[in-house]
Amino acid sequence: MRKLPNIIVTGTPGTGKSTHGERLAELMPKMTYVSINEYIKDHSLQDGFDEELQSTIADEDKLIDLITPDLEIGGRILDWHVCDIFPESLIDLVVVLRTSTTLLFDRLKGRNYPQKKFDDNMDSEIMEIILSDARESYDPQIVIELYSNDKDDLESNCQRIESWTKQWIIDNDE
Ligand code: DAT
Repeated sequence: MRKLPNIIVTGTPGTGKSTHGERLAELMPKMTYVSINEYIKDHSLQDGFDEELQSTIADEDKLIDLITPDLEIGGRILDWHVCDIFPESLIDLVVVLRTSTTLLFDRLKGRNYPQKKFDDNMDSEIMEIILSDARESYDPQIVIELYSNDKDDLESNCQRIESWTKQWIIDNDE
């Protein structure tokens, strides 16, 4: 039985996943923040490169094989824009970050993405694609949608997730 929960922090690129993940790791030193983009690089889990989107394609099967033992231990905060591939039985909370389209527009403009990647990401946020993916892939009761527009949102979201984690630990203490 896991002593610590596994949490996915997902959302369209630019919504604040890594900012939240790093803050959560500060608030909860027992939890380990895992940027899946970095994990893919560190473990050579690339399966090609999409020239049009200027994005690495991940070998998702290898990723799941490699990360599952860590998830079985628990205490992972996973940051990735893809949320629907992790084993449902090992995920306790899915946080879907949302950002207003005007703010996201400015954040993504700063990244110099190719136009198609920029447009795809804006469309994804407007059409709530990641929220739908999360609700289809996990029990909707463990999926929460949180706004990440400003620093107050960041702080209140992280405090809420910290409180949820403390309660999970109490509820799952044998
Ligand atoms: P992601 O990891 O989802 O791609 P990020 O954490 O890199 O996003 O954030 C993108 C930019 O937006 C970065 O400059 C930090 C800023 N940002 C994100 N969430 C924020 C928030 N709630 N308040 C203020 N700035 C935020």
